[in-house]
Amino acid sequence: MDVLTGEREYFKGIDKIKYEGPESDNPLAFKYYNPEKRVGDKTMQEHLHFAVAYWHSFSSRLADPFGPGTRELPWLQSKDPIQRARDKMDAAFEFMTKMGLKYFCFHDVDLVDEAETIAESERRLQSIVDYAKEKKKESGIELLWGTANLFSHPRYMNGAGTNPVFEVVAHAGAQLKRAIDATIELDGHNYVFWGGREGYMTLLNTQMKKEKDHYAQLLTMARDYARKNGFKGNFFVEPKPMEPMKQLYDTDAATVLQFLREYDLMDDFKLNIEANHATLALHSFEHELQVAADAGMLGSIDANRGDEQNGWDTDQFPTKLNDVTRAMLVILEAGGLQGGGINFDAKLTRNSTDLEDMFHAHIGAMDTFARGLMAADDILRNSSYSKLRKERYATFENEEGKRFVNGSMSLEDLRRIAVKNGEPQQVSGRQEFFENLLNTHIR
Ligand code: XLS
Ligand code: NI
Ligand code: NI
Repeated sequence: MDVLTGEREYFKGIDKIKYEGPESDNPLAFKYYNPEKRVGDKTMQEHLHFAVAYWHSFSSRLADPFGPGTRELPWLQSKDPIQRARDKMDAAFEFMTKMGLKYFCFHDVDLVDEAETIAESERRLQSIVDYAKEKKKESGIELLWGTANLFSHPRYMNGAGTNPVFEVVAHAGAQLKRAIDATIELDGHNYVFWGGREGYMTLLNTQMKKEKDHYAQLLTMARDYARKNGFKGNFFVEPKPMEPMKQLYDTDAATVLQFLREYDLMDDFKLNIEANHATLALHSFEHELQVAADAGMLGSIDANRGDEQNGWDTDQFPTKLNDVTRAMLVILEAGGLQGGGINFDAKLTRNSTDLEDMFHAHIGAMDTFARGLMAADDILRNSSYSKLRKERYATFENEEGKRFVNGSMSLEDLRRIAVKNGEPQQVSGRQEFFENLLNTHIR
C-alpha cells in the first residue's frame, strides 16, 4: 500500500506541494517556505517544525455554535469505528505527505472514537496506534505531541481533573493513562495538557484551592507514570483564559508558571503558547511567548489567530505577517522552542468546504511563518534592533546602575543619587521608530 495514497486517494488532483519561489502564481505551491533553505544556523524545516492538528483538519466538519458542520469528509463514511479511524489516518498521512508536514498532534478521541467501556476504548486506541506505527514508519512523519480530550464528553461538564466528584477524576485518570500510553508508543516528542473544563462557571459552587490541588495531583501522577514508562519528552501546559469554562485555571502564561512553581512541576513541564488564547487573555501572542521564554519555559506553540470582530477562539489560520514576525523575533531571541514546534491549531472557516481549502490554509500559514522567520532573522542580524534595545538600558551598565542591579544599594542610596542628579533627562521610547524598523524588514 502506498503511504501517499493509502487504500484510496482522498486529495485527488493535488500533488506534493513544492517550493516555487515568490514569483510563482501557482496557489498550490510554497512561495517562501523552502524546507532546506538555511536561515541563520538552521534550515527552515529545523526552525519551524510544522505540525498538523488532527482534530481541526481531519475530524471537524466545521460546525459552529449556530449550525452543524458544512463540509463532507470522505474518510468518515464507514459505520465501523476502527475502519473509520483507519480511513481518517490514511487521509491524514496522505495530506501530511503531500504538504511536506513532518509532524502531527492528536487527542486520543481524534484517533478513534471512545467506546462504551474503558477496556474497549483501550482496545480501540491500541489498534489504531498499531496502524499509526506502520504509517509513521513508511512516511517518516513523527508525533509532535499527544493529548487527552478531557473536555468534550458530558461526564466532564464540571471538570476532569478538577471535578468535585472523585469518580470522574478517576475516569479522567484512566483516559489520561491511555493517551500517555499512545503517545509513548508512537515516540511522541511531547505530551500536552489543555484543561478546557479545568476551571469554573461560578465561584458560588466552587472551592478553587481544592480543585487546583487536585489538578496538580493528576499532573504529578501523569508525569510519574510517563517517566516510569520511559517517556523522555516534555510535558506542556497550554494556557487559555476562558472557553469552554468561564474561568480556566490555566489563564495565561504567568498564571501557569505560578501554578507549576507552586506544585513543583517546573522541571518536567514547559508551556505551549497559542496565539488566539493569548489575545483572549487580552495579551499579545508575543507577550505570552516572552513570558514563557523569560522563565526558560517556551516549549511549543499552537499557531492560529483570532478575529478583531469576533471575540471568541476562532482558531483561524495565521496569515498576519506583522504579528507572526513579532512572534518569531521572540522565538529566535529565546534560541528556539524547547522540544516543540509550530502546531497549526487552526480550522477552516465554516464556508471553506472544499478539500483543497485545507491546502490553501496550510500553505498560507507555512509561508507566513517562513516570511516571519526570515524577517525576524534579518532584523536580529542586519538591523540596529538589538543594539538599540540594549542601549535603552545602558544606564544600568554604569557604576551606580550596576550596584542597583547587584542588590548592593539601599533605598537611601537611591534618594542620595536622585538628589545629586536632579530631574532626569527625558529619553524617548521611539515606538514608531521600532514599528517602522520591523516593517522595513518584512519582505
Ligand atoms: C482549544 C485548545 C486545544 C488544545 C489541545 O482551545 O487549543 O485545541 O490545543 O487540547
Ligand atoms: Ni491549542
Ligand atoms: Ni484554542
